[in-house]
Amino acid sequence: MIVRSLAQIVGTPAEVSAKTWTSRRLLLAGDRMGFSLHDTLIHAGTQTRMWYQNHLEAVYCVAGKGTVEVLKSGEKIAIGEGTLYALDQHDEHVLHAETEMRMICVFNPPLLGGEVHDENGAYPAAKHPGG
Ligand code: 9YT
Repeated sequence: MIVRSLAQIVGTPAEVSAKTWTSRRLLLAGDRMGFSLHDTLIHAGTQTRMWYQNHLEAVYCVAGKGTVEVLKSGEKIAIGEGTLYALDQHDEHVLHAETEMRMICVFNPPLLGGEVHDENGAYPAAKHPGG
């Protein structure tokens, strides 16, 4: 069994920061679970464009509020504490964070570790089976 606390992640290479977010990666490909699990903070007042072409991601908001904008349809969906969105169509989207948002994110296939978004808002495809 793997037991891990957020405090063990903060300040290590598994805490990854970009301009608009900080992702604390609690489970990664090396844990061989078939997914990665992140506790991610989205900074207040920011907009993040994402398009995970190589991954499926589920995002469960546990604090804060904002809007997810689906670029293909133009739909804007309010996201707050207790709301999940799952990018089952690899949907290109923009997350508008009104306040700081705390998100629990699950990626399939799992991230390897230090990934940050490329120019399209994607993470690179995993290069080995299971992540
Ligand atoms: C909600 C979201 O996808 N934010 C971007 C960061 C990413 N999910 C991560 O690596 O934790």
